[in-house]
Amino acid sequence: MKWFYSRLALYNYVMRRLHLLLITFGVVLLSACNNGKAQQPPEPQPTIAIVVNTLPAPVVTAESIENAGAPSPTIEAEEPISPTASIPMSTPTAEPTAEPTPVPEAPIQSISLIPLPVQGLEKLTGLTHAFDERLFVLEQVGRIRIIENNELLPTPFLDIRDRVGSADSEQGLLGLAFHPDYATPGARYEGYFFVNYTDYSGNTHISRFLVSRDDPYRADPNSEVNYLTVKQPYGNHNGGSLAFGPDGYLYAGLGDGGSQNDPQGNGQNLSTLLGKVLRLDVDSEDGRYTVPTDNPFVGQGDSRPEIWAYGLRNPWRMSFDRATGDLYIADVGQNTYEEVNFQLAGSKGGENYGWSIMEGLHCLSGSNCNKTGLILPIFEYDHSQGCSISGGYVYRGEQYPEMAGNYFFSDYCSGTIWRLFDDGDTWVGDPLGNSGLIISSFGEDVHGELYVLNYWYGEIYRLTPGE
Ligand SMILES: [Ca+2]
Repeated sequence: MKWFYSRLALYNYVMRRLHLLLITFGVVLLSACNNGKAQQPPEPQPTIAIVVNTLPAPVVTAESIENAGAPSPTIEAEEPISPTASIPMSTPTAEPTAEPTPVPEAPIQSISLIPLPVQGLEKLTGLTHAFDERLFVLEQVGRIRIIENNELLPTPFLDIRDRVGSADSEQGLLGLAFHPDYATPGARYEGYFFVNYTDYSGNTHISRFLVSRDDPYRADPNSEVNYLTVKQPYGNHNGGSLAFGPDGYLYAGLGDGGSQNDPQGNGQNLSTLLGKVLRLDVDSEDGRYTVPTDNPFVGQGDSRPEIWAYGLRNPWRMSFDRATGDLYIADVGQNTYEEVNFQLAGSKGGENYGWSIMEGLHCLSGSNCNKTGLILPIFEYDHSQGCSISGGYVYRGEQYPEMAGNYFFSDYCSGTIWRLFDDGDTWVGDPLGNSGLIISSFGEDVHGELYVLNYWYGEIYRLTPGE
């Protein structure tokens, strides 16, 4: 293994030099350290900062934003938003050892965001890969675009604007997952992928599409097979995440249907799919899903057997840790608390994440509520630090082993980026700083490298270690 680590060290050194070069021309927007406020963490502190390396900045005026309509995934935010996060920092405890572990895991203390040199993308909602080097980017209006070799290809991979409605800020093309067989020649489901979108009536569709037989850069918009339609009572809280789990099943996140405070009680109602994570078998029969027989509510009266987990308000981004199979579900809060939920790999399902009995670690109304059987979040932050969580990924890329094991996420309103880390005893979440971006989502490429999506400006940044 030694050669590997010496090569890695050389590589890291070269990358650091490159970073210095980039940072020289970058803009340090903000350090996460408080400006001498009362909640100042104890000294000494690690330096925690986000460095955003900028392309020529888009000209932003109040008028252009106003004309475009203000993006606001949570319409209920009432608290003023402070861009400066103020959770006390932890001191890193990892120490160098004589024999480096293959995947060193320690809380990272700073990151840099490096822009991809692409322009022309519109309102971004997601980014993923199809088991090759290309990046597949979701535009809310109903297009999937391809970035290859740092170039945005002019022709969309898929354009279904004719059936995707995005009049509400939380509607549109919201999820994409390539079938595990997608890139396997001759496999039964080669070339198939699934999307989650809302239609012009606001209802949710989970549909399958097929890539063109003779062109890997074009999917056939006429190949749609609808697997699931869910009626949406309100415009907001549509969820939209799609991901194939390590078990090969398709997991789909649905919000509670919208409005405020879950007026229909969907989060705790097992007879509706709203406010849930679903687990579907899309392989056993062609053109429709079946329910895995070991789903937790199979045969339980009126309970919908598709349900895997419940008690969610608007799971805006869930992801599997590609190394462990653990599931992270970021759930957007109501008026006060944003939260990250966690499910160990090997879970049997059936978790109740609490909404709308609880918001974060707190009873939603009053000081008392029955918490029996509820799974509390592993992390929460209040609305002094944001107003709408954008869940991300655990970093498992090869390029920056020092970032391994950190779950990165952000807040749409504040642009703060956090890393959340299991130190073996407890979850430690710290803000790394404020990006100054409007982060709608994160993305992961085939190698496990992570990306940050600047929703309103169509910008994509690589997430890398800071200096
Ligand atoms: Ca919860």
